[in-house]
Amino acid sequence: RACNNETRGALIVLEGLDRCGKTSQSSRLVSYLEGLGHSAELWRFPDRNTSVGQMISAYLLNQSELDDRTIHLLFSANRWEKRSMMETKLKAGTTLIVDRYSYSGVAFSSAKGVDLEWCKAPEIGLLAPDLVLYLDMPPEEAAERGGYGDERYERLEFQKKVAQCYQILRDPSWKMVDACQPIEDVQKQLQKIVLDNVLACRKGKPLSLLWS
Ligand code: NYM
Repeated sequence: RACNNETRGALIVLEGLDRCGKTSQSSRLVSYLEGLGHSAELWRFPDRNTSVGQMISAYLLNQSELDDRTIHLLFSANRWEKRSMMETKLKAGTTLIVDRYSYSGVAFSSAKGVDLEWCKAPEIGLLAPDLVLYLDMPPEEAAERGGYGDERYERLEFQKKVAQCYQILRDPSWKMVDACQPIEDVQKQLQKIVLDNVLACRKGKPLSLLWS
């Protein structure tokens, strides 16, 4: 299939435990890229605006109960419903900074005891990120820093399991950034890695698919 990737945007994902700083670092990255004249958008999963996203949101807020596999598939469906828009934006040259993606999906569900390979299966065929940035922070520190809210999963013991599942998923291409550093230092490191990646994608690095 012929496809002109010459000016495509980069698909850049931030992952990490709850409260490690992903959301504020993601929005700063978008401002940084826009400041350099790049087209960039902030995306996040779950996207709570769709009807699937509203079911997910109710579950996270403990307003509904769902079987572990059912909620897993809803998180995945929430990525599938955005897939074609994602591809369109990337091919039009917009870089997407994505706050959580399939790795959160697999890490959080497998932390509950759902089989890891089963968790990966519905993600197969989604767009693979060009870059995964892992904001590394011990669960104890994340718990202290932000103070957990009332959402499901925001408990230290569970976050420790999620951290272990991320370890299993992690591959050598992930960029690990020490998220315990001051916010400005974390941002500087992220900016450099992200800019290099955006430029590589502009030069024609092809898009690929999960799970590769
Ligand atoms: N989460 C997020 C999952 O369990 N599976 C997924 O696929 C995704 C994308 O939802 N604790 C969990 C991780 C978070 C929670 O995310 C909500 P956020 O970034 O707090 O809105």
